Parts: sequence; structure tokens; C-alpha cells
Amino acid sequence: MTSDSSMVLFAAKGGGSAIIEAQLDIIGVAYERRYLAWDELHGADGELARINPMREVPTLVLPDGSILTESAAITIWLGAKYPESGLVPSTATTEYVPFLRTLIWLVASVYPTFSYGDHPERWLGDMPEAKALRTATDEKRKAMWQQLEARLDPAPWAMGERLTAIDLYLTIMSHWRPRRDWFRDNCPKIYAIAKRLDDMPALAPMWARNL
Ligand SMILES: N[C@@H](CCC(=O)N[C@@H](CS)C(=O)NCC(=O)O)C(=O)O
Repeated sequence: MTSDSSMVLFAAKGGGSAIIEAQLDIIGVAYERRYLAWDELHGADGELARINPMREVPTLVLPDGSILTESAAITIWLGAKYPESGLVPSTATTEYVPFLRTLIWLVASVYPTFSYGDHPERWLGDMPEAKALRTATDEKRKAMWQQLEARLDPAPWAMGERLTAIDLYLTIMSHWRPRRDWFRDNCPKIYAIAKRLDDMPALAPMWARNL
């Protein structure tokens, strides 16, 4: 168990902050969680808005007080600081390139479909197209998950024999639209990874906080 009590994670129930909670819990580092209500995130001018103008979670305050946002950046930072966790494969491994490719694809291609589809009114106001934007981003996301499914060869984890942060992203994101039953029926390899992680004891507190 590592002690680093000065880290503070801004989080919201069920959000992308759970991906970072899972990593911190597996690493075993002590950190403070500050949960915000969903309507506090975008609207309020509280502490989160002061440190992250995007008003998004995850936002991590590092031990030296600097602010780290963006789940992939946090993942890479944690991987460098706690390499023994294996959550980010070392650059010397064959897993590193597929890991990097998949990590950036998750945050740069898949995650934005939620940014636009969850709140279409932020982009289109009360225009009638707002509903269509949500439907279109939901459909695009399904196609992307199927692309990943086609190139995955879990053994048993997404990147091979070792659990990595990719498995945590998949497990948590598979609770979001189109949700678990769709993955069971359409992406059985992603679903199997998620089911395996559901039962991991180190993640039980994270699930209790987030489901
Ligand atoms: N690119 C960011 C996306 C973060 C993000 O979109 N977070 C969502 C929660 S899953 C959020 O904070 N939404 C609040 C809002 O938009 O009101 C990352 O990978 O961390």
C-alpha cells in the first residue's frame, strides 16, 4: 500500500471518474474523493470550476497541487508514477503500442460521442435536430464498439495476460449507453472482460460508490 494522501479526485457517481477511482484503488494509494452532483458540474461556479474550466470529472489534484484533467492523461501519469501496477504497460512490451492506440481511441473517438449525445441541447439548443444528434451519436458509438470487438483477442484481458487500464475503461464504459445487455448480445469479448472485472474484490468499493 502506497501512502499519498494529498491527492484529491473530483468525481461524480457513475461518471468517467470511476475509471480513475478504479486505478487508484487497484494501485492502493490513499486519496480523497470529492463527489459532486451531476447538476453541480456544468452549472455551478464552485471549486471544480475554479480548477478545471471544463467543469468535468475526472479532475485530479496532484500531491504538489497541480491539476491534472483528462482521464487518459491521468492514466498515463499514474502509470509512470506507479509502474508496478502494470495498468499502463511498459514501453518495452509488445502491449504498449496497442494499449496506447486503444487508450487514445477510447478518449478521442468514443468518449466524445457522450459529450455531444448526452447533452445535445448544449450544441443545438431547442432545435429539433437535438434529438437526432443523440440518436446518431448512440449509433456511431455502437459501430465503434463493434470495430474494437473485431480486433480484440482477450487473453484473458484486452491487452493480453495482464489487467490494464483499458479493461477498466471497457468495464465502466459498458455501463453507459448502449449498456451491458447490448454488449452481451453484440460484443461478447468486451462483455466477458467486464464481467470478469465486476467480481474483482479491489473494485467492490468503487462499484458501491458508482452504481
Ligand atoms: N475527455 C475527458 C471527458 C470527461 C467527461 O466528459 N466527463 C463527464 C462525465 S463522464 C463530465 O464531467 N460531464 C459533466 C458535464 O458535461 O456537465 C476525459 O477523458 O476525462
